[in-house]
Amino acid sequence: MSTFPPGFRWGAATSAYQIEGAAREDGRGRSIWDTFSHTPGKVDGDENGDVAVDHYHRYREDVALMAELGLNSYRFSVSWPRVQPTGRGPADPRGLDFYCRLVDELLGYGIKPTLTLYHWDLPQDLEDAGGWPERDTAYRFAEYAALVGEALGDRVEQWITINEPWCGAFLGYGSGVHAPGRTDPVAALRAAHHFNLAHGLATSALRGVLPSRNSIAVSLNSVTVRSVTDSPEDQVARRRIDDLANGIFHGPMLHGAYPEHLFADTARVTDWSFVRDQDLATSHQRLDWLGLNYYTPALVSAADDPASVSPMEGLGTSAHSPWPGVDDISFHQPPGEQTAMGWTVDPSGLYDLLLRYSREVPGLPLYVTENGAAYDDKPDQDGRVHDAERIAYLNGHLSAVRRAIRDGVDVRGYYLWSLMDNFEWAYGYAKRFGSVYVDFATLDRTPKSSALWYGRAARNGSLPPVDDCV
Ligand code: GCO
Repeated sequence: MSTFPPGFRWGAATSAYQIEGAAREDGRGRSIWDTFSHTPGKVDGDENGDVAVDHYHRYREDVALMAELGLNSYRFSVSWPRVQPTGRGPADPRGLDFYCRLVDELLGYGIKPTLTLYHWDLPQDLEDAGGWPERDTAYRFAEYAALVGEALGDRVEQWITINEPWCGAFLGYGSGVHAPGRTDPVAALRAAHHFNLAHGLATSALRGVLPSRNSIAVSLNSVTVRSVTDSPEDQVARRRIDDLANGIFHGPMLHGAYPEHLFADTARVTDWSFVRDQDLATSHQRLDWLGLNYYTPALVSAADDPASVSPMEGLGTSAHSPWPGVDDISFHQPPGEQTAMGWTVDPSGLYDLLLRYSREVPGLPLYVTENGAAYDDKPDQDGRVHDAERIAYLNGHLSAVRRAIRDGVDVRGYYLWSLMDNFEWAYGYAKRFGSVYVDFATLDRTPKSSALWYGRAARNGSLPPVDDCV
């Protein structure tokens, strides 16, 4: 008997810079990730996405693999500098054409495409003009959104404006571990605001060009923030990090307001005078669903010592905190097993998140648009990759999704991060998140046991025993 609702989307997710390669082909412009990864010392091993896993040339093989596994949806992102090499002006038809071919290939197998417009690869020319801390970037993004909407709106139903603006703003402009590598807390908060504005402007631009059956959403890296104790001080620390991790985006996009205490909490950094009168109304557009990306919870406490390095997603190491105005909160490693990223495995954090947003925005369908884990996968003598730990991770988190559905939450789909091993940002190729193993020397693809297990789940609509494919 099927234990997930009929029509549930069983997908996998990727992003353009992490998989495409072909960095200089067909007129593609440079993005901030090209510049950053080619700056010595920014990425482990000084690696870059010039070739990545060459998906640009191997997309047919990759789509065939998804079909063979049994996935019914695929979430990918469009590279802005392929469509608009300088971030302005008319679309380069060669860039759009790649995505048209990809989408046609998916549809040919009955795989539903879910398209993300922005997964961190800002055209370098726009960064040179000030990047996300500049208001104009939000307007450029809306123009780009309309160009892609016009080209693909007839074939792609599900649209996501921006992926994880927290990382774009706070890792890109605060701690500097992501492109463009700036370390300026004011720039980070300005960027956050302009992401909110860009999301709103792009959503209304898309509404103008997409057929009405299409749906629009955003994917936020929503963090379940917990405190070490229930003391009033720890509760305040929890609330402050929750505001900076979640409320700073969910607030404007879902409710048209910043969290009540955010401006006071960050008053030492900025007076927020860059927020204009209509901005919050613009950011607050009707959405058709909400995408939540979840990997691990955060655990905080009030502390007199400066904020320690957080084990949170993608943080990397930097002398600069990604949290603007926070120097009196400590981050702790939550108890439990850890993945190869050092992130604690805790499916209850995903359950809590789904419950939270089902209450906060009643009636809005939810999708888990990313969830997964890195492990040190290695092929055995026969060339097979038995990733039992990843199966356990997926089983735990999909069980949390199923429990949330049973408890009344309207979860419509789940996208495993990631379809295949790829360029893991500042970690280069050192961290493997894929359910498909990629030999980075030959670029050969081999489904790991987890891909077979997940494919079986997708085909049956229920979770197989964890030892089924090992
Ligand atoms: C994310 C990103 C992915 C990362 C993944 C693992 O949205 O954080 O979408 O690009 O690779 O999260 O760090």
